[in-house]
Amino acid sequence: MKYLVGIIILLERIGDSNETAWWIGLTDENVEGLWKWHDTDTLATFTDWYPGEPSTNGGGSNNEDCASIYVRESFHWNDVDCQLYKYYPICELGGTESSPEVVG
Ligand SMILES: [Ca+2]
Ligand SMILES: [Ca+2]
Repeated sequence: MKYLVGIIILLERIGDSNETAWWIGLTDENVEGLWKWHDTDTLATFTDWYPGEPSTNGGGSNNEDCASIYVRESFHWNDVDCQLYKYYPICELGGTESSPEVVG
Protein backbone atom coordinates (compact mmCIF):
# COMPACT_ATOMS: atom_id res chain seq x y z
CA MET A 1 0.00 0.00 0.00
CA LYS A 2 2.94 2.32 0.59
CA TYR A 3 3.72 1.86 -3.09
CA LEU A 4 0.29 3.15 -4.11
CA VAL A 5 0.50 6.12 -1.75
CA GLY A 6 3.92 6.89 -3.26
CA ILE A 7 2.41 6.92 -6.74
CA ILE A 8 -0.37 9.30 -5.62
CA ILE A 9 2.12 11.68 -3.99
CA LEU A 10 4.25 11.60 -7.11
CA LEU A 11 1.26 12.38 -9.36
CA GLU A 12 0.37 15.34 -7.15
CA ARG A 13 3.91 16.68 -7.12
CA ILE A 14 4.25 16.64 -10.88
CA GLY A 15 0.90 18.41 -11.09
CA ASP A 16 -0.81 15.53 -12.83
CA SER A 17 -3.39 14.92 -10.14
CA ASN A 18 -5.68 16.88 -7.88
CA GLU A 19 -7.86 13.97 -6.88
CA THR A 20 -9.35 13.82 -3.39
CA ALA A 21 -9.48 10.05 -3.35
CA TRP A 22 -8.65 6.96 -5.39
CA TRP A 23 -10.58 3.73 -5.82
CA ILE A 24 -8.47 0.80 -4.61
CA GLY A 25 -10.56 -2.12 -5.82
CA LEU A 26 -11.92 -3.23 -2.43
CA THR A 27 -15.66 -3.69 -1.96
CA ASP A 28 -18.26 -5.08 0.47
CA GLU A 29 -21.12 -4.86 -2.02
CA ASN A 30 -21.96 -8.58 -1.74
CA VAL A 31 -21.92 -8.98 2.06
CA GLU A 32 -21.96 -5.84 4.20
CA GLY A 33 -18.79 -5.65 6.27
CA LEU A 34 -16.92 -8.37 4.35
CA TRP A 35 -14.35 -6.45 2.34
CA LYS A 36 -13.11 -8.31 -0.71
CA TRP A 37 -10.70 -7.41 -3.50
CA HIS A 38 -12.65 -6.90 -6.69
CA ASP A 39 -10.18 -8.69 -8.96
CA THR A 40 -9.64 -11.87 -6.90
CA ASP A 41 -12.83 -12.01 -4.79
CA THR A 42 -10.63 -12.67 -1.73
CA LEU A 43 -11.04 -11.16 1.70
CA ALA A 44 -8.68 -8.32 2.56
CA THR A 45 -6.07 -9.48 5.05
CA PHE A 46 -4.80 -5.93 5.51
CA THR A 47 -6.82 -2.76 5.94
CA ASP A 48 -5.89 0.84 6.65
CA TRP A 49 -9.21 2.51 7.48
CA TYR A 50 -9.31 6.06 8.74
CA PRO A 51 -10.65 6.21 12.33
CA GLY A 52 -14.44 5.88 12.16
CA GLU A 53 -14.34 4.11 8.81
CA PRO A 54 -15.78 2.08 7.27
CA SER A 55 -18.78 4.25 8.12
CA THR A 56 -21.26 2.47 5.84
CA ASN A 57 -23.68 5.39 5.80
CA GLY A 58 -21.56 8.53 6.04
CA GLY A 59 -22.31 11.56 3.91
CA GLY A 60 -26.03 10.80 3.71
CA SER A 61 -25.56 7.64 1.67
CA ASN A 62 -26.73 4.28 2.97
CA ASN A 63 -24.67 2.37 0.47
CA GLU A 64 -20.95 2.85 1.07
CA ASP A 65 -19.49 -0.25 -0.51
CA CYS A 66 -16.37 0.99 -2.28
CA ALA A 67 -13.08 1.60 -0.47
CA SER A 68 -10.90 4.50 -1.44
CA ILE A 69 -7.58 5.95 -0.43
CA TYR A 70 -8.54 9.35 0.87
CA VAL A 71 -5.85 11.95 0.29
CA ARG A 72 -7.10 14.41 2.94
CA GLU A 73 -7.29 11.66 5.54
CA SER A 74 -3.55 11.01 5.39
CA PHE A 75 -4.06 8.37 2.70
CA HIS A 76 -6.08 6.15 5.01
CA TRP A 77 -9.12 4.36 3.65
CA ASN A 78 -12.71 5.55 3.49
CA ASP A 79 -15.72 3.65 2.21
CA VAL A 80 -17.96 5.62 -0.12
CA ASP A 81 -21.02 5.18 -2.29
CA CYS A 82 -19.82 3.45 -5.47
CA GLN A 83 -22.32 5.30 -7.67
CA LEU A 84 -22.11 8.72 -6.04
CA TYR A 85 -18.33 9.06 -6.19
CA LYS A 86 -16.43 8.35 -9.38
CA TYR A 87 -12.81 8.10 -8.35
CA TYR A 88 -10.04 7.00 -10.64
CA PRO A 89 -8.73 3.52 -9.88
CA ILE A 90 -5.21 3.05 -8.63
CA CYS A 91 -4.01 -0.52 -8.58
CA GLU A 92 -0.97 -2.63 -7.94
CA LEU A 93 0.16 -4.92 -10.70
CA GLY A 94 -0.24 -8.58 -9.93
CA GLY A 95 2.89 -10.64 -9.44
CA THR A 96 3.98 -13.33 -11.84
CA GLU A 97 4.74 -16.88 -10.88
CA SER A 98 7.12 -17.47 -13.72
CA SER A 99 10.86 -17.46 -13.17
CA PRO A 100 12.79 -14.46 -14.35
CA GLU A 101 14.19 -14.86 -17.81
CA VAL A 102 17.87 -15.58 -17.84
CA VAL A 103 19.69 -13.45 -20.36
CA GLY A 104 23.18 -14.21 -21.62
CA1 LIG B 1 -20.72 -1.28 2.88
CA1 LIG C 1 -17.19 6.23 4.77
